[in-house]
Formats: sequence, structure tokens, C-alpha cells
Amino acid sequence: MTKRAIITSALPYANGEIHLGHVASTYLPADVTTRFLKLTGVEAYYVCASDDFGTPILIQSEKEGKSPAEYVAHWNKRDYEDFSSFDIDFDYFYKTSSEENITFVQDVFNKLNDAGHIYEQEIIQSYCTDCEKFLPDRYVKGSCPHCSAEDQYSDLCEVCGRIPEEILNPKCAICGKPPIKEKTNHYFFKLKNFGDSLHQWLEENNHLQKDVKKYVQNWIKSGLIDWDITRDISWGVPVPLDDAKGKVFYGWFDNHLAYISTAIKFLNDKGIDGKEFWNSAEIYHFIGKDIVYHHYLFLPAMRLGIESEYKLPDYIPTRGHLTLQAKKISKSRNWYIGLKEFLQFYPADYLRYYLVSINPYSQDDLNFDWDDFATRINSELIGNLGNFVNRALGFTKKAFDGTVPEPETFDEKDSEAEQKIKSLSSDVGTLMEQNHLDRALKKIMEFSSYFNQYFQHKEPWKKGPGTANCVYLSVNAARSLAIAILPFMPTSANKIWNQLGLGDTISAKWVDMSELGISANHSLGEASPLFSKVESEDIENHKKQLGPSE
Ligand code: B3M
Ligand code: ZN
Repeated sequence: MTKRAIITSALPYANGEIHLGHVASTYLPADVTTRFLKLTGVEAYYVCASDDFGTPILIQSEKEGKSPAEYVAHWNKRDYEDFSSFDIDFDYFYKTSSEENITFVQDVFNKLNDAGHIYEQEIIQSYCTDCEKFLPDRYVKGSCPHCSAEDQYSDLCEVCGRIPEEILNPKCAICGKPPIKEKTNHYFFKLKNFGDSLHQWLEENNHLQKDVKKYVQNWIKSGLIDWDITRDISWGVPVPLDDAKGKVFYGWFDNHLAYISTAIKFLNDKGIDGKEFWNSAEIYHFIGKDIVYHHYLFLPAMRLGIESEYKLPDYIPTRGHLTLQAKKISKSRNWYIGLKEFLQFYPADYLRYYLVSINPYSQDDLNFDWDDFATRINSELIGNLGNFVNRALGFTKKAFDGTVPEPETFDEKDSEAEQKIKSLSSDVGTLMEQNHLDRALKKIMEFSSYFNQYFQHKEPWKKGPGTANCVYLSVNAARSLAIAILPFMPTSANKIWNQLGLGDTISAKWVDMSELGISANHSLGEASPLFSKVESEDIENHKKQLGPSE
């Protein structure tokens, strides 16, 4: 049977524009991986959705005088457009507020409830008498009871990554006043029940990153806390019980279920049995490290709680945060770069190249630096890759009128070069399969650099013996490069393909890069530079456009 995969990335809140920080850790690695899997013949689908519910969205829509539905519809459309212009190629982009998801979430809740994993409990909740609101989650700030970090939201400590049971020295995040306590009934998910099964699942899954696994296991060891899954607000998935009128689910109860409901809706619409596909596919959830707790504990526990009716993830690739000029990204301080804005200045492929290059498969933070961006584009993309392709194709045009010459017997150098082509698909493919996208891209650039040297060494412009071999192998290496960079830089890959006279879009499989697919007498298309230089004055201007750093 053809291998199957479903790929998701953390769902963007329908609450503001996508910036470079978002794409670096999740959407881009997921897109590159999906494109790679498809090239290798896996039946892979990349699905995503806007994350529409929650208090912050409700409050912001009120501020803007819109209904929450109108407000999230705006961001759903805008996010999708921004992703598309960055060549993030979702097979389907939907929303957590879809009918399908609402029904699915209620159904999962009912099953968890029937299985005894839910209980109701009166709680004392923070309430702000000035704002006249219950203050769930982000609406209370205080210090973390685990690590004592100050100024943390009550639903997540950004310093230690844990979810505080009770934040210390609470303050209303809107007006700063200490909240009072009010009684309300909430529903809880018995996360405590799942310690052993989560532990076992983590132990058995060999695809998860070891370091992440280790600290999640430590969280389990130190004891899990039941999870309050309802809120007293008007915007969310209604709790499907008669005595829960006016209550909705907490956003983190419903949002990750949209991975499943969105995939199933998309597949069913295509005439494929969505549930059967999900359960026979490899499941990937790409995330940033700030939502490890949710994806390694809540999400699998909920699936375990309904008897694994829907398969648990095989991969949860977890990456660090992007800093900007070595400082934390902050929208309020204008210390961020919107994706749309960036793409007005530079093509998507420049950013895709740069962000993959600096992004290891680990939780280490990565840094966007304007000067480093310029250097890498100018010296690596242009100086290495662009230069080689342009040289090989330009020379063939000039010296052979664009027709690939008949090769002769290979000398040692030629055979070595041929061998590089033959092993490229497995050299790079192995790293891709291990999620080391940055190392895979580096391997491709080493291949390009090797061929630059080979071409230089052969001096075909002297028209001595071996010239035909050099041209033949170089043109084939350019073809291999086009296929290899396709997951990373789809536009540039297709440009090379076109310049090689092979058509407008690449129609090859991953392994085809290791063939000598261009034969003698093939006519190339028109060669032109693939990339243009990033100018230092522009870089200085971009730096100035960032907000004050203090
Ligand atoms: N909407 C965004 C975040 O916390 C959040 C992700 C949901 S994934 C199911 O990064
Ligand atoms: Zn207040």
C-alpha cells in the first residue's frame, strides 16, 4: 500500500497577522516536509485551520465593534493569503469554529464523559469587579508557583513552560487591579488518570525528540493536574449538557481536535474515508516549544481517553523560537516583521532558504539577523547555487548553442562527479527523513559547491578534451539540484527546470535526482540569473524600520 501521512502545524490564532516567528518554527518546516513526502511518493496531506475561539479573540472583536465570527473570518482569510504568498501549500485550510469541528468536539467530550474522564466541580474563579468579567487564563497575570518567574499569564509560564495551578500575586491583565474570587461550576478532564498511559506511549514512540520526551516524563513523574476545560464566556464550542448552559470549552480543549476534524472533512469531501485514512497514516504535528505541554500531554491523553479511536501522533517536531536581531519578538514594541511586509521586499524563496538554514531540529532558539540574511543570500544562494546553475547553463548556450553534447569516456574526476549525482537522493533523503531539514539543505549546497569546483577545475572554456563530459555532467547536476531544492524553494526549483528546457513545473520523483536524466542532444531553455543581490542600503533601512529595542 502507498504510504500515507497527515501533516499539521500549530493552528494560528485568528487574531493578528502572521509574522516571521510563526513561520520559522512550524509552518515552513511542515511545508518542506510535506513537499518532500509527496515527492517520495507518500500520499501526504497538509491540513491546518485558524484557531478561532478564546477570550482574547472575543475581547478584541468587541474592541473593534465586530461580531467574533466576522472578526475571525477576516483573519482566517488574511492568514491563508499570507501563507499562500509564502508558498505554504496547505491541502486544506479550515477553521476551529467550523460546524464539523464543533460537532466533533462535542462528540469527543460526550465520549470522555461516558468513559468517566470528566467531572464537574465548583471552583472559585478570579473576577474583576472593575471590568465586570470572569478572568480566565491570560486575563490574570502574576508569578509562577513553580519557578517564581514574575509577570506570567495564569495559563502558561513562559519561563519554565509549565501551567500554573494557581498563579501567585494575581492581577487583572486588563486594568491591573487584584481580582476578587467568585464561585462558578466548571468541568474538569481527569488528566491525572493518564500518567501511566502517557508515560508508556512516550516510551514506546521512538520518533519523538529525546530531550523533549525527557522533560515531559519529568512533568509526569512530578504529578499531573486535572484540567479545567470550560469557560464562562460567550464565544466557544458550547458544552453539550443541559446543566452547562452558557458554558463553552476552553480553546485548548477544542483546537487540536480540529487537526482531526479538518483532515476528515477534507478527505471525506475527496471521496476518501477520512477516519480510515487518519488511522493508517503517519501523523505529524509540527509545533513550537511553548506548546509542548498541550501536545505531549493534553492532546494524547484526550485521544487515549476515547480508546485511541483516532491514532496518536507519530511525530511532534518541536522547534525553538525565533528571535529578531537577538531580541525576543514583541508585537507591542513593534519588534517583529510581518510575513506580508517581508514578502514585499524579497521573494519567498530567500526567506525559506534563510529560515531553514538557521533552524536545527531542536528546541534551541534561532535568530533572524538582517546582516546574516544578506550574507547567506548573497554568498550561498547567489554565490554558490545561482552561480553554478547560471554558469553551467550559460556556458552550454554559448559554446554548444544550448544543446547538450555527447559525453565521452569519463576520467576520474567525471566519475567522481557522476557518483555525487548518484548518491544525492539518499544522502539528502536520509537527513530529511530524520527531520534535519537544515542539514539536508546544507548537503544540497555542498553538492552545488562541489560542482562549482568541478566546473572550475575542468575549465571547459578552454575547449580541451573532457569539455563535453563537463557540460553533460554539469547540466545534469543542475537538474538534480532543481529536484533537491523543490521542497525548500519551489519557485526557484521550477525556474531551473524551465531553464533546463524540461517544462514549467517539475514532474519528477525524489529519486530521479540521482539519474542522469538529461541526455545528449537535449535543448536547454533560456538561462537567466535565478536570484538578485540583497543590497546593504536596503538592509540598513529594514533595520531602522524595526521598533525601538527598549
Ligand atoms: N493557536 C497558537 C500557539 O499557542 C495556538 C496553537 C493551537 S495548536 C492546536 O502557538
Ligand atoms: Zn480588571
